[in-house]
Amino acid sequence: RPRCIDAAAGVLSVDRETETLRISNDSRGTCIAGICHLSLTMASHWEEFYTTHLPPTDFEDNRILLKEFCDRHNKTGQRIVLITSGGTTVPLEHNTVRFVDNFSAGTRGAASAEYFLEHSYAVIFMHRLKSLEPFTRHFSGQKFMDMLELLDQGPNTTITVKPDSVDVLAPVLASYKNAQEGGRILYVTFTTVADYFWLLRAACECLAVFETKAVLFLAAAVSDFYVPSNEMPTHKIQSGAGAPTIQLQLVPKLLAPLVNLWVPHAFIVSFKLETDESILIVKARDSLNKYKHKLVIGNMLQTRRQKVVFVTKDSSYEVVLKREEILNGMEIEDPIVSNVIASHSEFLKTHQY
Ligand code: PAZ
Repeated sequence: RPRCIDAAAGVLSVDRETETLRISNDSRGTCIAGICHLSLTMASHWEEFYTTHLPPTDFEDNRILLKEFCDRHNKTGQRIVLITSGGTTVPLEHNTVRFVDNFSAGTRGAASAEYFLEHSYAVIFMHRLKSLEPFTRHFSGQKFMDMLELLDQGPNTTITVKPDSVDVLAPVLASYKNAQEGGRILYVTFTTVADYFWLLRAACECLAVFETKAVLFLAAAVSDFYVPSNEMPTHKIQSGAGAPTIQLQLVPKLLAPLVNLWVPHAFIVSFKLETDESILIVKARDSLNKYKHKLVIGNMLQTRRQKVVFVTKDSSYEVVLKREEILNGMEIEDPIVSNVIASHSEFLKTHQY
């Protein structure tokens, strides 16, 4: 049965929409027992995910790296961005032979990291292992090999960059060296959706000290569905047993605890991908209304390299690349990042503690 706590002790309340428990001290009395019970029921989705899925094996190492990186940059009053990039996998077996994946190559995240570095942000680049990375993305596949020349084989072998490739390589190499030598970028990787959950929470815990100076740029394509650990077979699914029926469950939405509990002061930007244009803005606005973060960037699968829509609580506007800009090699991540930084700067003017 609910008991009432001392009126001066503060108020506990549960936000049903975001499934989070809020504690405030506006000195109105409330019933602690009833509310605690409710919060346990409601918070069970994302909290339960952590209790039923083990952290990845490299988790502690990454946590140390994240802490060191954040503490170092926080001391200098630096702005920082956490970029999530690439798709998560959903394993179908504990000893994983097969998994569900998605289309994301990590282009948006990798390109955006370069632009944030150009604007002097420190960057945590949290990406899917083997997805595109800043700088090296320009030379993936055979491109890099084709830029090199093997001059003299034998004991005096020399490798040089072909003269016509120097102009392409030099600026990218200079930016890479600058970021690397200044210790301004940290790379951490995930593969499965569970890895992503663990890493994202750890990154947020380290970022919380930046308060409003932190931007979260959540561009990863995170699976909406998964097979819970306790329902997954240990070994490879055997075809001899006939066609398997695989029951997927909904992945809990991390935006709820992220906005309300982990980094409540940060400038949080999420992305919304759709294939049906008629629902894009509606879905983006629903997300804003539900989680109360700052900005949703909507994009269509088919046109995401040329056009996105910025959706805020009370406005929406498109960022579109012109034909000549595309022909000149401009990337849409350039204006996306500039617009995000402009909004972050505006936000800092009114939310500086
Ligand atoms: O990785 P990529 O450049 O191929 O694609 C980027 C993107 C479409 C995954 C990203 O812009 C995005 O919309 N991410 C969120 C997806 C979603 O959960 O709706």
